[in-house]
Amino acid sequence: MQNDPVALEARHGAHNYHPLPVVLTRGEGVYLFDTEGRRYLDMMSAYSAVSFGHSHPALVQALTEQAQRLAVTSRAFHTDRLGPFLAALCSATGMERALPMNSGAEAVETAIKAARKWAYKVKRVPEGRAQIVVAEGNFAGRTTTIVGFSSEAQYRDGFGPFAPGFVSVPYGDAAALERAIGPHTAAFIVEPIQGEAGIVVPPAGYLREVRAICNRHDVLMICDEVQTGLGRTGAMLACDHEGVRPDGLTLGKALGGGLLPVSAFLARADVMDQFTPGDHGSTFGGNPLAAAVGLAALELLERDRLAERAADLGAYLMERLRGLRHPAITELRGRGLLVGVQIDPSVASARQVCEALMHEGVLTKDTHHTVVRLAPPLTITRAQVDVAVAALARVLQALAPAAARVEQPLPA
Ligand code: IF1
Repeated sequence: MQNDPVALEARHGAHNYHPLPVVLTRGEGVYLFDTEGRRYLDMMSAYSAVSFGHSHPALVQALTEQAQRLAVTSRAFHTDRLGPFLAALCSATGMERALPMNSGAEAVETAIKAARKWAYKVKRVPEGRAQIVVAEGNFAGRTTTIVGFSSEAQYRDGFGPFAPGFVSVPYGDAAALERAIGPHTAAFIVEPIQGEAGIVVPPAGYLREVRAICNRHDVLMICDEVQTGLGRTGAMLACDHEGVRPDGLTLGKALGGGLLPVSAFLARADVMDQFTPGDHGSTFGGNPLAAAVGLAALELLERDRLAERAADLGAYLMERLRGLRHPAITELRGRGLLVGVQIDPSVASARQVCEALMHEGVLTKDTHHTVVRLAPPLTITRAQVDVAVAALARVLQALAPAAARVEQPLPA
C-alpha cells in the first residue's frame, strides 16, 4: 500500500476524476506504456494536448535547453523569448495581438474580460451591463465564471452563486443567436466544433452566419479553439474551414507541446489594446520556458504540415470507421483527427467500450456517456489507425454480438 500510486492517489487526492484502471509510466510518440510494460495506442492525446505525440524530441529539446537557460521571470521584466512567440502566434492565426496565459480556462477568462472592457470603452455599453452570449453544450473550463454558463448540471452543481451577464442559445442555430443579441451584447463565445458535448459539428455555414450576424450588430465573435485549434481538425484553426476570421480566439492544450500548460487569448488590436498595464496578468503567463516550447510547437506544426496530416489521416479514420458498419455505432461525427463515435446505449456505455479498448491496447475516453472520443496525436500513421479501428471492431463484436441482428435487444 505505502507506495502504490493508485492507493496513494485515493488516500491523499480529491476524487474529481474516474480514471481507467491503468497506471502509465512512459510515453513515446503515439504510444503510452504502463508500469507492467504493456504498450497502448493513445487515441485521446490528453484531450488534444499531445497533438505532437508524447515527448516529441524537438519539443523536449526546446524545453530542456530553455530550462537550463531561463525558465520563469514574471512579466515584470522583458525576456528574449516572449516577443518571438507572440509574433509567431499572430502570424499563425492572422490575429493582431496575443496575450499569453497557462490553462485554457485562463485564456477564456481573459477573453471575457477583454470583451467586457471593449464593450464599455468602445461600444459604450453602460458599465456593468455587458452581456456575453454562449452556446448550449459549451465547455470552456472549470472556473466558477465559466461553469456558471455551462449547460451541464454536474459542472454547476454545488458551485454557485454564478456570475451574471451570460445568455445561452442553441448551438448551431444562427437565428437564435441573432434573436439573443441586444444593445448590451459584447460578444458571442463559441467552439467551432463542440468537444465535450460529444464532438458536435455545427451545420455547414454556421460560422459564416455567425460572422455576418456579429458584424451586423457590432458584437465580438470569439472562437474557443482550445480543443479544435492548432491543426486538430485538419486546418490551423477550425474557423479556417469556413474562411472565417474571428475577432478573438483562445488557444491552449497542444500549444504547450504536450509538455507544459501554455495558452493564449488572441484578438484584434482595438480589442486587446483595451488592456492597460496592471489590468490583467498571471505569474507564469508568457514565461520564457512556455514561450520557447510554444514557439517550437508552432514551428513543428508548420514544418511537419500536421494540419494537412490531420485532414488526411482524419478522413482515413472516418472511412475505416464507416467501413465497420456495426449496428452499435449509431453516428460518427467530427473533422480531421477530432472524431466522436456514438454508441447505442442499449448495447454498451461509451465507458464500457473504453474499458474494453484498454484491454485491446488502445486508450481513449468517453464523453457524454455515449460517445467514444478518437483524437490521437496528429503524428499517427495509417497503420496505427488500422490497429485502433480493428481493436474497436473486436470490442464491439464482443460487446454486441446480438446487435449484429440489430432487432435483438441484448439481455438486461
Ligand atoms: C477537464 C472536456 C475536452 C476545452 C475548451 C477550454 C478548455 C477546454 C474547448 C479549458 C478543456 C478539457 C478539460 C478537461 C476535459 C477536457 C475536455 F471534455 F472537458 F471538454 F477536451 F473536451 N475550452 N477541455 O475543451 O482548458 O483549463 O482545461 O486547460 O476539465 O476534465 P483547460
